[in-house]
Amino acid sequence: MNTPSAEAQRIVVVSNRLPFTVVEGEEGIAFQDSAGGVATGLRALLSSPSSQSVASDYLWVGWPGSTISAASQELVRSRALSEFACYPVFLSGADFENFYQGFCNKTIWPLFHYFPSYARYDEEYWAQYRKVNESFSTTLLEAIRPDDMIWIHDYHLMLLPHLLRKAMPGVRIGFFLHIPFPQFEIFRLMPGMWRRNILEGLLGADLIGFHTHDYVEYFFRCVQRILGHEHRLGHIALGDRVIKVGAFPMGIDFRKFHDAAGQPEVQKERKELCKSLGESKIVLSVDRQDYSKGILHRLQGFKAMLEMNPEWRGKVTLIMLVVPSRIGIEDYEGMKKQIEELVGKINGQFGTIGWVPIIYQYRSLPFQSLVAMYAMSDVALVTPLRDGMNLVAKEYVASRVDHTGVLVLSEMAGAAKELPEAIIINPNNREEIAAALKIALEMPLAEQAQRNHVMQNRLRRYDVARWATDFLLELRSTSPGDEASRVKSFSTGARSELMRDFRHSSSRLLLFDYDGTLVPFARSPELARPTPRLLSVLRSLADDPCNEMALVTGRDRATLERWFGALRVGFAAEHGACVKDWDGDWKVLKSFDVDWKARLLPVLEIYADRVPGAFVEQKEFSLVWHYRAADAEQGRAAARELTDHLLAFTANINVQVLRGSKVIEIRNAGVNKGAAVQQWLSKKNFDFILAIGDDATDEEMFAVLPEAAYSFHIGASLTRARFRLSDPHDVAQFLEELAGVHDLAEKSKQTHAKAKTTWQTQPI
Ligand code: ADQ
Repeated sequence: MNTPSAEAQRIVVVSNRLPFTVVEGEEGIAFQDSAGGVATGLRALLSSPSSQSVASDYLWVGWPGSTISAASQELVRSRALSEFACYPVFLSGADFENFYQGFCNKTIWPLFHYFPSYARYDEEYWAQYRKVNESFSTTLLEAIRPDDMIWIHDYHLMLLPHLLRKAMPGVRIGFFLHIPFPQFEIFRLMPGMWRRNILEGLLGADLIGFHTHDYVEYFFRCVQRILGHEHRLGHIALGDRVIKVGAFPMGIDFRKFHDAAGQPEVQKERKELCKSLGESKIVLSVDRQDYSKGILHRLQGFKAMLEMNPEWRGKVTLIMLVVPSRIGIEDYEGMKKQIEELVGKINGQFGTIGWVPIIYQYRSLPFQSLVAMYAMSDVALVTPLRDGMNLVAKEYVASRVDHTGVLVLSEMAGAAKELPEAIIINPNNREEIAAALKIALEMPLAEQAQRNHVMQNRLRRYDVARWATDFLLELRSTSPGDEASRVKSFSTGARSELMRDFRHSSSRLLLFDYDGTLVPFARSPELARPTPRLLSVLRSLADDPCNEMALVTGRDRATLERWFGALRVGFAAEHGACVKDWDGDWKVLKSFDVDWKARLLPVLEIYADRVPGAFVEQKEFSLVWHYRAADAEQGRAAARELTDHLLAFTANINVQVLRGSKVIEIRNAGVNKGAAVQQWLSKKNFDFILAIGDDATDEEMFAVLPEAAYSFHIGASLTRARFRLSDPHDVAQFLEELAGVHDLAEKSKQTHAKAKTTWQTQPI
């Protein structure tokens, strides 16, 4: 790892534990390597050459694994920094008790792994979790620079992104969760304030990553149900920020395992192990001792296999390696006893003088011995009841240099999504495990090789460095830093510049979307009528002969005529299917075939009948399915299904299906606001152009405007507009200000006219 230099851009990795444990003894301070899924993966990343393409320097911030006396803290800090590029967060033993043993491992861990009956909801745990997250934030603020990319890891630090965001609004923050994110019904079991704070905490990040798409989905659902924020194409808009959420399945250091398995020392160790076990086939299981890993289920499955297949007795041995973990937590202690009893029972029932069915070891193995175990085993039996990813499954496949070996893998592990060539089982069913074991033990070598090749190729491509690089590149590209630097909120400076340009111009084009821009959305389109206040400000702007104004909207022509017919304003109706100058006639821009409407209408109606509150709006050139008044959850699910349905139906016709704000709109391809706006742009050389809109169809309008035009997007989602306003209320105030300026400008113009001077115009 490089030592950070002052000017290079750095990645700051933040995790509960640093990759070493500091031991304070009589002879002074010692640093000892510490292992574990997260630490192993991150260490591999930091030393990989490909990660250099993302950042030139690193700093790792976390707890050094023990309580360090106040007198030694300075020394530990300076050695950690100079020798390991690490910055320690010092916590007391008491801090760690309620935080780590408490909230992390007795609340979050069981709940997120679908063991709600093990979860404790203790206010002291929660208070300590908050306090430790705050300590991390305080320490981080000492160590980081504003241009650092911060990458926070795992469930211990879910409040940290928000805490950091408050203190440093512009810094880029990524968060990755290594364990599953549970479904709403599980997540909601946490007290209301806790679950809200955890989601808000995570949403402080710019990018949130999970191992699988399922976890992403569950997270979106929780955010939607608990905080009420919808996502759009994987993005959540929050105030003036956009948060991206995605799946980044974590890989392993493939080459490290693959190359090690071929090394002579490992092969030697493998041969010795094989010799001591004789002819017996080996089934291997390796995990931390944890109730989520399904160790007891695995033993039951193995027992069932011996019961159902007597021919395999004496010919197969299960080697079960269990790493001590979370010692001191009762649920873990109790499980250890159960495992030992069941191993004893099976060995007692089936064992013979010459054959022990299960060899059980309760300890961690050095890397070389672990790889030798992987290399010598005919079958790997990986049966978690729930697992974020499970790296052991991947390590086993990678270590099979001769491409033999069969992986039996639980469908509850994230890894099952990436390794479908394994024999996939449900660990809750002992007969299924038994049947899978028999198939695995009897699988022909050719089939083993075929499956292993496919999996190895995948694991080689998507290794741990690729995982980290993908995440960091995404973080770099989606950080609000990029958006914010380009799309500005409408600051006082920009506002006065616009007002000055407005005053100094004599030929202006004002383009406004209607729903969500000039008026807030209402439960049904008919209810979103213009208020007298809006009509008055529009009239005031429209009456200025220097202004040409048009409403560029999805509304149909009849509604526009009815509501705005009396104003000096032009229209682009139905997203630009037809246009009208304020003093002209309606023109249909292209001749459209709308036969498809009759065919699609019944489909939309079926969905409207199924979802209370949803309804279909028929327009001349389009059909719209509205679900704003429906139950949010039900509406969203139906909209997703309907979109799929419509996309299949319309694959061969010239029609577009658009997802808007709580609407699905179907219109002829080729209709767009950009083409409609060209009608005005080509009329004359405007010296001031203003366009305001809120949804994806308005982006088409922004795209055709000259660079100097003032374009405004309403809300926080991604846009090509130059500026943002928050909502229609903001727009109303802004337009009133413009109209006020207009009044003043009028007066001043008259004065100037009297003095026979003309307005200076600024060419665009
Ligand atoms: P873990 O729950 O720790 O990780 P896992 O992904 O299997 O689970 O990683 C365990 C690591 O420890 C592996 O690298 C393995 O080699 C090592 N290990 C296990 N037993 C060992 C033994 N007896 N001796 C030596 N080493 C041993 C958490 C989540 C997972 C997620 C990872 C990474 O719970 O779901 O896959 O983080 O995101």
